[in-house]
Amino acid sequence: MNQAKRYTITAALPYTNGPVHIGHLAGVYVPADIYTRYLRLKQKDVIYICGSDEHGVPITLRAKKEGVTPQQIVDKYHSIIKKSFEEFGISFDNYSRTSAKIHHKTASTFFKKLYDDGKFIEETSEQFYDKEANQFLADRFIVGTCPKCGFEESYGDQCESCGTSHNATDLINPKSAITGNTPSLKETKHWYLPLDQYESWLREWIVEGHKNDWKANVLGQVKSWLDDGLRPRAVTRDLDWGIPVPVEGAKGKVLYVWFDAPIGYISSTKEWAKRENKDWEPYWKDKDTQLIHFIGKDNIVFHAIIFPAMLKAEGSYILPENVPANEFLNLEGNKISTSKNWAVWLHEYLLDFPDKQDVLRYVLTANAPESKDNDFTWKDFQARNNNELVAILGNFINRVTVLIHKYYDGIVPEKGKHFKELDKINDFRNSIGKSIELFRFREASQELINLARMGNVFLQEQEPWKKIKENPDEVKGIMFVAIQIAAALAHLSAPFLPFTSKKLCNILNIEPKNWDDVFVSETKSLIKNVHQINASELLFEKIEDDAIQLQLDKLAASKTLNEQENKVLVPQKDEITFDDFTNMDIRIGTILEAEKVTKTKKLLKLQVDVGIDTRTIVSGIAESFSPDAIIGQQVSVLVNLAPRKIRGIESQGMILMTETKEGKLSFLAPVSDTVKNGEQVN
Ligand code: B3M
Ligand code: ZN
Repeated sequence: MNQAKRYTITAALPYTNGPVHIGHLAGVYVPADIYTRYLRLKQKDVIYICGSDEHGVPITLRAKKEGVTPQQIVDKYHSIIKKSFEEFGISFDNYSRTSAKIHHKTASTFFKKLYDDGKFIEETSEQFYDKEANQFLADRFIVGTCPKCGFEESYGDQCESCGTSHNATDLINPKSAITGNTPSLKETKHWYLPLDQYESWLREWIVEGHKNDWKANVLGQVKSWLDDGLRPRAVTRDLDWGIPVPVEGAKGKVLYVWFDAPIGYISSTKEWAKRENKDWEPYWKDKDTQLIHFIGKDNIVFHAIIFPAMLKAEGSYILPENVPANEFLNLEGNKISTSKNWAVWLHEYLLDFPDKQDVLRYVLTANAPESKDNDFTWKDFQARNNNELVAILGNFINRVTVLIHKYYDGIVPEKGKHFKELDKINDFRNSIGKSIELFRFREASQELINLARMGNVFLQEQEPWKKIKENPDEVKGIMFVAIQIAAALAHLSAPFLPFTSKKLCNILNIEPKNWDDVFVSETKSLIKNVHQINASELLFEKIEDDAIQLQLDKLAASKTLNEQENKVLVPQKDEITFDDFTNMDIRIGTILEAEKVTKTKKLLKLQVDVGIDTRTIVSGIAESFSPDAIIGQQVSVLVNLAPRKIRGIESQGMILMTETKEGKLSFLAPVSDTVKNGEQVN
């Protein structure tokens, strides 16, 4: 680990348009928390900074949907999010919110400085406008086809499918997210950060300067943007929710949410410093500080390109040392979605599994989407708990503490022979630390389990329970080693499993240690002999099938609800004239005969009495109806459709049906039984 004087660790500010889910946790908050906890154990000067992102279109859209004010939305979700983070053991040094006064002030001052220094371009241009909603359509207020990848539901500022960030006017076939209307264009003035002017500097700083230490997924995205060429980005919006643009002639305009939100890291640091009676500036301005942004992959452009350009333009700030972005976590094979309620919500998890924070922290780390998208499944959650936490880690600790109580009344025996496992403790400490420093948290978590695995293998090989009668002295030496491994697990699990680490320290009756003090040698141990441990207690408990089924049922319920809500209706067809309609001769008829058309799956050959005659009609309804069941059924028939041959049979008309999205058919039949064959439908 290079020797920085201090560290400023930030985690992406969650939008307060909904609660936090496992995707957020796995992508950002858990890895950043592990990293920070590790640095604290390394006795570094470190702060972990976050807060709620309370501006932007997602908030106003949510408010519209729930029929309340944006302020009510942010208040509601800010408190849910903050509380759930605390209960989950995310150890922020400060959790602020962008509606805080200090933030409005900091962001305004930042903008004003860039404005006064002539860092912006002021430009009047045509922007999308929704006449019905009477407002400009920025960012998520507009949806259309991504010019880069063709995804049809790209937002105005960013495509969630390919990650590209663009200007709203680049979208193909844009539609208002408020009314669904095709927007018109209207002139408006905005301020732009000329990113093109920073392009070669960015290339040098990132592509050259960080080619060896930034993650491949981050470098890949950055290169692709730079290769596409950067363009000036508007940093203001015509909206009524946000931080007012602090210059003359900007009435009704606010700062773009992605301009103000990253400044939120700075304001949150200021808030922390004030409370702690510290100076905030070194954390943002001293060259010996490492600034590290933990984010999800959809935030890369903002943290690797736009925010650094802003910091550079301002002039007095340091730049991020690293931007470890994760890919996405899916849930049971589908993309996590707040609007579709396809998620595991943290606050609900904490209600369903109180005291199981570490299980989720562990599963999300062991399966973190570090280099590619990953899938969270409840079965895997159960398996990792039962097969790894319970069967390996918990089991080892339980064996050791139970035996120490059984053989020695809980008093640690004296050291015997020096086993190689003792030296391995140091290797594990090093390898786990190294993996964390390289942002390889999955690997680190597996090394931790491997340490417990080593403990189990050691006991299995040494079989103290067999030797205790004949060779009690040898067993003392074995159990001394075993309890050192247990103590190492108590200390080295602290960044990942803070609740378990604490519990284990209590069981072993030891104090937490700094990372580098987890060191064992011929003469140095983690627990001394004659030390008394406390009563043995289970660290983890098995998770049974019914608890998992409950979660799966919950997801199934949201899927059903979505299907009902999302029945997408085909848009209305082009207008026709009255004559077009009256040209169609639709009559009521009765099916007299029905048989399957051989060698087809879908077709039935019908004889239908349509009043004027009885005719043959071939209809694609065989998958929905058996021939016998529809004899006598009244139907509507388009009788003047030009006859056509289907599978060699001349079909003289068409039966009218309704069809669901899933392909289920129903007849369009008169509800009254007095309607006679041949009567016309007008
Ligand atoms: N509010 C997170 C998101 O895209 C966004 C992060 C801001 S970090 C400055 O959900
Ligand atoms: Zn795209």
